[in-house]
Amino acid sequence: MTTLNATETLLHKGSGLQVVVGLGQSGLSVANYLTKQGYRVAVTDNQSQPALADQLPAAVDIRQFGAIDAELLQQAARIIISPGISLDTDAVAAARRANIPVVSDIQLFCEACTVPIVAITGSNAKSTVTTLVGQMAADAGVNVGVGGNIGVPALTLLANPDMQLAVLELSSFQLETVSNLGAQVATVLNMSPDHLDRHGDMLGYHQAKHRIFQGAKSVVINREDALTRPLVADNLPRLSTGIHAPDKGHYGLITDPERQIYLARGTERLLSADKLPIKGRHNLLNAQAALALGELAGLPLDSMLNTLQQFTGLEHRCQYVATAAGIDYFNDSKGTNIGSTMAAIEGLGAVYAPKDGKLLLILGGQGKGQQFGELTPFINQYVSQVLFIGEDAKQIEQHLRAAKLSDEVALHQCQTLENAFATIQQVTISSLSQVQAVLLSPACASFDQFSGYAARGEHFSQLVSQLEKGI
Ligand code: UMA
Ligand code: ADP
Repeated sequence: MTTLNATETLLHKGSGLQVVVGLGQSGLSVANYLTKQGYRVAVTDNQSQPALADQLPAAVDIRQFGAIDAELLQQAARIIISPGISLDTDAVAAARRANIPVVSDIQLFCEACTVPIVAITGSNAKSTVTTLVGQMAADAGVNVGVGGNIGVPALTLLANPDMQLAVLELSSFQLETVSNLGAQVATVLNMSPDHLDRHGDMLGYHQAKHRIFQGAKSVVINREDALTRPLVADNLPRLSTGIHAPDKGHYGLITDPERQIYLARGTERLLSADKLPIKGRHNLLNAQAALALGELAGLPLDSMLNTLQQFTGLEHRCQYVATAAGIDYFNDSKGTNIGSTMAAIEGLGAVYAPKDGKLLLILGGQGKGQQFGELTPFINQYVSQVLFIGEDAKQIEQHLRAAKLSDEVALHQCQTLENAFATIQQVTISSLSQVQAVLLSPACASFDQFSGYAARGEHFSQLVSQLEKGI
């Protein structure tokens, strides 16, 4: 057998310089992957000392930090851009004008991956459904890799030579530079405004998300949300999910005369909703999506139903924290856009409203250009107090006021979570507040005040535990 030496390998790869833009988790995974493939790799990042620089392989000999190096990009045969960096960044836009291809780590992954891919996107529920499908596959004895936007760079999954199935959570940022993904099964779980500051408008966001369907062998569609429907051939295998009784072979919900709700496939009742540890109507849709994706990936139904009965959900997603002074506290810090916050208000509101209870909602952070007035009908129905935090707090209040907010809803500008907790103590002393549950579901990014949604959620939980201890 002939083996290539390093120089020949470079020639073999066309010796084109591969420029990695952004040295976060995905940039590092790309640099590792491409150097192992024998490519010449350069890396550039805005930060003068990116935290991951000392983890770069020695073979990466061009490292331009402190600004994204426009000249370096002009020398690239291909640019691999990190998802957090906009295609409109000056240096990247100039390279695109010079017809230099710009792709994401996901493009490299799908070109190299030889096993079926389950590809999952949506404005909300991506991590929940991705984790659930991954768990269903593992419980069915499949050697599965779970990665992508969920925090495990997709390329790192290729290190497992025995992988039989890849389950990928994909963001609009990752998808906007992916062509012909070729998933075994692909889905857009739901669509509501998010990341509009990056995509410009809903159309741009929708177009990025729907790239997930390119080359898909089958699809899962949410009947409740027309924006999830792909433009694909009519004869492509498809399953749908929804809140009503399903057609033959599809997924939905059947409610019996005693008002018991069942997950159903066609007329078959699969599982009573109260057997699921994850609660709320949105989670019944998430369970159906996981079943439909699993079915089209070839997983056995009985095993998937067992997994559903064990799955307790992920942290920071409508997570019950504690009860202090008779009030229940919920951490939905992962509610980072208005769609997720609507689902959280409705999901918990339906639990407390029948008891004449109302929610106290903590909202705010970085607003990402969203129209917060869309939350008003949900707030009017289920919320008695709104506490605003974060840099876009005032603007969010203006949006709610401009959208027919009920006079019965009290608004408080608090700036920080600490101040919000001081206000909670004042407000809830009065029984007139009707507050039975406090919900942190900010509908915003957290980066103005925290390192991420997890840090925000943990801080909230700490403040709840101080309240419990009377500190
Ligand atoms: N950088 C620049 N210039 C810029 C912006 C960033 O040089 O204009 C540099 C930063 O200095 C930093 C690097 O780029 O060194 C960070 O790159 P990145 O923001 O793309 O982050 P990664 O660490 O590579 O993580 C990315 C995803 N991040 C984003 O999309 C913002 C992670 O999703 C993902 O888990 C990871 O790849 C592995 O696939 C996180 C996320 O917030 C969880 N996603 C958004 C969301 O869920 O809403 C889309
Ligand atoms: P993502 O990875 O897309 O951000 P997660 O699974 O982390 O999704 O959930 C984020 C938030 O979305 C949760 O905190 C919850 O409030 C909300 N959510 C969960 N399921 C749904 C759904 N089916 N529709 C709308 N919102 C949802």
